Amino acid sequence: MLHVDLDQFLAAVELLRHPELRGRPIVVGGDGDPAKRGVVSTASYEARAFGVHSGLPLRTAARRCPDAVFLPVDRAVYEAASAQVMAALRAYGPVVEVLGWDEAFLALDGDDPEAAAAELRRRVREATGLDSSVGIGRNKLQAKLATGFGKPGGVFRLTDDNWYEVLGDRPTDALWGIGRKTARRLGELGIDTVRRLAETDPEELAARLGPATGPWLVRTARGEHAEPVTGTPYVARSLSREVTYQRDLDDWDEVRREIARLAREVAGDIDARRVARVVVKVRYIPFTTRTHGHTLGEPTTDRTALEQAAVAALGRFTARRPVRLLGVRAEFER
Ligand code: TTP
Ligand code: MG
Repeated sequence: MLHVDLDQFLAAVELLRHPELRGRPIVVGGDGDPAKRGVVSTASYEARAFGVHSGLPLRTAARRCPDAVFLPVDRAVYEAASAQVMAALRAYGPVVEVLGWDEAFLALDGDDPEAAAAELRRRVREATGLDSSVGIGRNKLQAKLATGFGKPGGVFRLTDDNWYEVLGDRPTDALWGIGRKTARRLGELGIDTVRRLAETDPEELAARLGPATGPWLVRTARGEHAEPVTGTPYVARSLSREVTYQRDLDDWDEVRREIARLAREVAGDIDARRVARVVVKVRYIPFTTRTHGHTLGEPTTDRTALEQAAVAALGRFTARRPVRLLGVRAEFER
């Protein structure tokens, strides 16, 4: 299995049309004005050297890297680049699974995956001018994690032979699919490394974290992953809208109206797909982000039901502090 991921994707696309900026720190985010509120979507590697990364407020990015060039997000251009990349991958491999707009899995036959990876990188570069990194693994989990060790511009193979050597001592959220929240819960059980998680009895973890989740976590820590690469077209699992407000929202009636409005917008975007759960994101001043969800009694496409679910999720926020960002995400039924 191969996993391909573009290097500094948005920044790289911007460099194609602004070649004079090559070598300079570049930050893509918001409307490109670091004096306004907004967050970094992508920092070029030059900017990352100053501690600028995705999700950082633009203002903080400007403080850490005063010489950076700030550019606005231009989604249509990135989507066009993404489509070109995926077309180049499909021309090479029979089964391509698009995982996001700058990454995909390929299942290949053959006994020289490094040569295949190098060829893929070459083709993506030839078709689009963009650099990528490639991970190789026995399964999608290994390949996806391997890519990070190949960055930038390289190839890395992660197998059963080097799995623990590379990942054993790392925190559990180094694993694909394990986020900060789960890592914290595992930490409370004394499980703080990949190796510790791999050595945990799946039954014991099932009792603590649930019959599906517990054993899945242990399998993941052991580098096991059974899902095949599927060539079915990419279908987003969720759809969201969020807004960074240029002034603080401190009236929570207004917050509720904004959440209802965002929920109606999301409902207008879902294209007849049924939604199972609605999640609300709130970023308080100065920059604390919290999410709460509401699961619908029955999956639905109904606009009013989605709006009510979003307001119900908002009801789970106890702190009525001033807000700088709101988001609503609809998660589709599986
Ligand atoms: P990544 O592949 O995570 O990042 P990257 O391509 O910029 O850098 P790397 O070389 O480390 O792969 O994400 C791909 C794109 O998704 C990224 O260019 C911008 C977008 N993105 C966001 O908009 N917000 C985020 O928080 C993240 C992580 C990514
Ligand atoms: Mg990338």
